Amino acid sequence: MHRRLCPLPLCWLLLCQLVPCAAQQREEPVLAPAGDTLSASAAVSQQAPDRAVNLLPNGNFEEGEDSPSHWQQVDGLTTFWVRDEDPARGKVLKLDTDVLQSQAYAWWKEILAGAKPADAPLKLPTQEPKYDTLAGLDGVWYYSDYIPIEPGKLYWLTIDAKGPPLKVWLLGYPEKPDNTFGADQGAWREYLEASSERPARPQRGHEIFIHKYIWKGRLDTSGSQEWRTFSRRAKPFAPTKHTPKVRFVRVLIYPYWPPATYYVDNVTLTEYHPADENH
Ligand SMILES: [Ca+2]
Repeated sequence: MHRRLCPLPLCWLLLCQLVPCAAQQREEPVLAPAGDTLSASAAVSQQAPDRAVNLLPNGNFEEGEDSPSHWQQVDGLTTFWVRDEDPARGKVLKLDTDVLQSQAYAWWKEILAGAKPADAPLKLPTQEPKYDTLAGLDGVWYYSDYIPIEPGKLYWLTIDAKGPPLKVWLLGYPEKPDNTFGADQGAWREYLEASSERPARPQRGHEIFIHKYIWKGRLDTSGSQEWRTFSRRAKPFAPTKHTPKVRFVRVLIYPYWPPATYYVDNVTLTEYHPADENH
């Protein structure tokens, strides 16, 4: 195992790993999710103005060849592009955190080298208490492409989810971020560096692993065995309020504990106009 973090509650340690507490980073207050019921989600759709355009391409995961367009490559072991049992929903993203970290790291190395998700190995059995799985360590990370945003504007993130609770991050960058598979995953990149046949240059790791985002906001979903729509309606995201240099954002879907299967669909990022609330 590459990195052993203490077991439950893993969340904050993992988040510190994923989102280091650099001085220039500012975290928005974490709020309880809004719209976490079917009735609330219905209200969302009824009140969303016609001019609301999804800034996130392929948020419904319908486009792509072997992986959703405009999103990270799925790997066929921890992330999957599947057809939902409801034909109306079409294709969705499936994430599995009940995978041994050692197997995932080895396969991710192959994916980075160009392997296809269809050639992924069968998942190895995992054993209780499963602290050596991605659920107990890295979590499963899945990034959108970067999206340009405009200074001073507010944004509303909405997502359909099924399965245990998961976290969705909106990360803000002053420059276009590196979309290379796993580029922002420190532990994974350290593994790659350590397993490389080439000797690592001194300090290279530190150069690589500095996270490039300067702002982050979070949306939590609550567990549900049925599809539900979640949004952080009570407080839209304001990427440039305290960090005016933010020009791009990425959505990061990030499930970890418990070891389980999670489903995501219809991720939307729209400009938020307070006046629309009155219509
Ligand atoms: Ca879909």
